[in-house]
Amino acid sequence: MDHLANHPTTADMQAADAAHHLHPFTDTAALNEKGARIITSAKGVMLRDSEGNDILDAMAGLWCVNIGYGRNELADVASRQMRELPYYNTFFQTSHPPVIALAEKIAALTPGDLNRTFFSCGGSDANDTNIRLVRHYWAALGKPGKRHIIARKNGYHGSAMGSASLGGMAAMHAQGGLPIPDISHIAQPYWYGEGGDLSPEEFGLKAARALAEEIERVGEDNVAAFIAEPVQGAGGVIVPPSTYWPEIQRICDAHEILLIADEVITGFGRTGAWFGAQTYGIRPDIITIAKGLSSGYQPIGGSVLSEHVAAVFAEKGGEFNHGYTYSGHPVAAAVALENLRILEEEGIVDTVARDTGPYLATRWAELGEHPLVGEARISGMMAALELSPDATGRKAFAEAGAAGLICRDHCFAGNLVMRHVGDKMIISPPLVISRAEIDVLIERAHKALDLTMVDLKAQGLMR
Ligand code: PXG
Repeated sequence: MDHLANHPTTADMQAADAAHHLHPFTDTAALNEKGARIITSAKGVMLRDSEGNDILDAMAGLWCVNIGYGRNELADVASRQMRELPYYNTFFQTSHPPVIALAEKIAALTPGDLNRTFFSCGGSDANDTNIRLVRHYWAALGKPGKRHIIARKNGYHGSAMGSASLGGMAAMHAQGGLPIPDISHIAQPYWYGEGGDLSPEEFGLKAARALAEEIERVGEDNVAAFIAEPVQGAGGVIVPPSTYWPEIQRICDAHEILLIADEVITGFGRTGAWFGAQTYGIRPDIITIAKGLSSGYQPIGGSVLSEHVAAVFAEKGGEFNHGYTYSGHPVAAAVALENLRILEEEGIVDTVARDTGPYLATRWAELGEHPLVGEARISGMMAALELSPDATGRKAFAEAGAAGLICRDHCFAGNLVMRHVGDKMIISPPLVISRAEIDVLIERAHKALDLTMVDLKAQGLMR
């Protein structure tokens, strides 16, 4: 119980949190009514809270702790780097060993000729960088009119003004005057919710062709780029139909626009390959990275440019008037490098592809048979369940989101972190989760589904 002795009581911490901490994506009044759950330590896939409960973290934090918690190698590297060079910038013609080694390693791991990285502190600022970067790219090529960026409804690209504008989250646009100009959103490839009578393959083509229509509407001379997540994460693990990405790639190839794959979630093994671009056969000009780059042990992200984009910056771009104090932070870079070493040397991505990914897929499909579940879908180690009052007809609940919230609370009470997006239940566990831990995850999720169904029937929300 040592870990408890080191902290004030849970109630005291909750009171101080309620008094002084403004939480992200949180209804403050609702939180303060019950108090935050306080996580004090973690190991592998398990979290420990201030009351001593052990909770299976099926979200890997926020889709980021790919190598799992408690890897002391990363702490040792951070400590060494802090003693040697805790900070120096990468502006004004300087560099340092960790950022050089990390940039080189990213070039080696990413597909195609994605070989040059601009560093940020996370995904939001990397996507803001991307907006300025693609516009500067076209301006440097003598086409300053190409400024417009096409994105997707229900996409998520971050919370800064630019990246939240790229995102297609209506609730975010409703606050703070978004989106900024010269960004538009096309439909998402969400067959379960929006596919109507079309087959998934027909619908995938239709959703992709919306990009061609939007390029036509805006005018190719005005369009800089299209941005999308290989699999939408925060939108509810929307795995696109097999026809979608080939058609998107064909449309991008046929037009003079850049393709940005936002790999913040799908990068570094999440879909069972190093990058979602490999799983879905995408050839992006730029990718956004963060999260799994450091497994969340340090805040770091970046924009990785293919050779032909980087060449414009190297040859014609002049000074790129953009940068963050912590671009390529030495401690974050050293920790990321150590994380990539562990991912690679321990064959973690391979294990997901060959063993634990397929095992999770089999067990997840069993949850798909639950009477409360309309669809179970998965890509590597990210997966969703669609809760439905009638599991055979892709029907939605009359009051959207209520069932998801009830289920989320049952998961939490049962020591399982599973997130809800409306009535979709989603997971994204650490990539190191074992078969035995997957069994525990499935068992706890199954129990939460059973309890949710009892509640829904009692409340008349389900027959
Ligand atoms: N792109 C994608 C695809 C993301 O998922 C970002 C960019 C922004 O990254 P930063 O590091 O600035 O947060 C993300 C982040 C959720 C949730 O509840 C998802 C994210 C962040 C917070 C919550 O699903 N994704």
